[in-house]
Amino acid sequence: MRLFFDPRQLEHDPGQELHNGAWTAHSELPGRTRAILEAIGSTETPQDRGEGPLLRVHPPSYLAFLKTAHADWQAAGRPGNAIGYTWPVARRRPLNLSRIDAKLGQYSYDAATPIASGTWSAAYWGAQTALAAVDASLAAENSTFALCRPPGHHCGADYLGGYCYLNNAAIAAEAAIAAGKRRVAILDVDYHHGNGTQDIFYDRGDILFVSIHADPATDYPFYWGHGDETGEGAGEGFTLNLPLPQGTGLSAYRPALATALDRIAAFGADLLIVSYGADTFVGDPISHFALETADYALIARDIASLRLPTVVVMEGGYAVDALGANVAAFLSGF
Ligand code: Q9C
Ligand code: ZN
Repeated sequence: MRLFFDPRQLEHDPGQELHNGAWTAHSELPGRTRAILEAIGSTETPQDRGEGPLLRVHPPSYLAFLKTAHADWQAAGRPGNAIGYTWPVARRRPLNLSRIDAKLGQYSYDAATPIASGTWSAAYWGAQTALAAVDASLAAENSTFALCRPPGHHCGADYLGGYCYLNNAAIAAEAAIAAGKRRVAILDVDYHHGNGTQDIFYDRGDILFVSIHADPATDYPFYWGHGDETGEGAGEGFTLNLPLPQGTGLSAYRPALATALDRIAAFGADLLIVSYGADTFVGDPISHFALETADYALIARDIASLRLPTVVVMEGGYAVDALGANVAAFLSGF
């Protein structure tokens, strides 16, 4: 299995997040990636495929915002990292906003996702990592791992959130379509619903989105990931959400996985992209499922039984001491 990673992804260090009314140490640390690297051994550095593949998902205005947000924040005399304080819930529309605070609200949906000095570079190279993995999977018709950081699945076409800035899985899916693949399936097995990925492909019939996650009735991101969200227009029936209660362990997880895999098999995908989060681990500090390290090998083997070329894209997972072993166990299934 070829493994891809770019060291520039370590330059992102969000520091703090606003959570439950207080500044707390940010969970999405560079040390997560170092722990994974230690467990999986050497990786390949992606080539630079430029901004073109990112622009298949994200509009130029959003990329322009991301690139300069931290510098704009500093130019406004602000301390720390860029974060919003007001959000356009009603009738959000394209506006040529100049104030950094206005732009932060326009292009984000939470206060958990600060923009630091290294954020753009890290996110850019994380996306390049996903693109290198797709190309390798398509060329050899086998499975690859994109060690993306920061994660991507909460980020929509033109908004950041949930520790995510560029949607690596969506960028990978669009690259596969651009390379001539007709149908791409995305299976999201992070603890949290992949609301950004769902939103990007909600009206698409050629990109199936299937997600197993904590019930949004109790867990972030609350507003999306409910079972009655099934897609719209040409995408009606091409979104499948399988929410599970807090406390879920392997015995309840596996039947949901079987349902997800049946849907993917019926879809007839040419390529599978797995948004993999290890925050379903029993010891995860911000999540509430009960999967064990060894369970990840079984889950991955179930997924691999689809016999599809598969790109595993790294999403969440915050139990840093167990993260390397959890990722290695998952990859062993391929
Ligand atoms: N107490 C990913 O796993 N805050 N993002 C949750 C829980 C946001 C997680 C707070 C969690 C985002 C990629
Ligand atoms: Zn997550």
